[in-house]
Amino acid sequence: MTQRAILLLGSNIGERTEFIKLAVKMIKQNIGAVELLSHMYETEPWGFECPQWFVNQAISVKTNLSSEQLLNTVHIIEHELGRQRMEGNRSYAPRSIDIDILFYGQEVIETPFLTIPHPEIENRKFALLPLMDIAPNYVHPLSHKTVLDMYKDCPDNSIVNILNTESKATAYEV
Ligand code: PH2
Ligand code: MG
Ligand code: MG
Repeated sequence: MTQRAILLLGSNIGERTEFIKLAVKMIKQNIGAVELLSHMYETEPWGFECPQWFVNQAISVKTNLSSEQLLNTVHIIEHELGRQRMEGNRSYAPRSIDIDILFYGQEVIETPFLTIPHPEIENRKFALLPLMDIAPNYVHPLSHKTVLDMYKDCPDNSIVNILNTESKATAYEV
């Protein structure tokens, strides 16, 4: 069955926008058709101290992969793009690419390896602002709030700046 997954890409090492673009290319090849891309944003590190700011972008992708297959594929792409995970290190670290699954259709998934929707969405402006570009009316399956409502209610005041305006984001109704 085809699902619409909404992913958040992030990079704060090296050629950040190039890592994001490469990730999108690999997502098209290995996950499914990319429908919409948000603008890219330059965002202050959230939840940890770090001199390198992130570039973040949200995308929606139509996929035939199950949520588990999607997670495995995301990990393979992260690994191919040079992401190194510190074994047993639970705190945040700089990374060449991070691909987080924000939503998988309207599914609610809770396993030891995967929580969908992503549990931190409503606390993070670096996720909500890109989401506002592509899915402002998307309804969170647990809180039933729209992305717009979550954005309005978000207490986070970390800095999120639009990086380029040449890539025009287009919104769809859900
Ligand atoms: N990702 C994190 C932790 N903090 N901050 C920003 N600005 N952007 C991110 O993608 C990000 C973060 C954990 O994955
Ligand atoms: Mg993340
Ligand atoms: Mg991640």
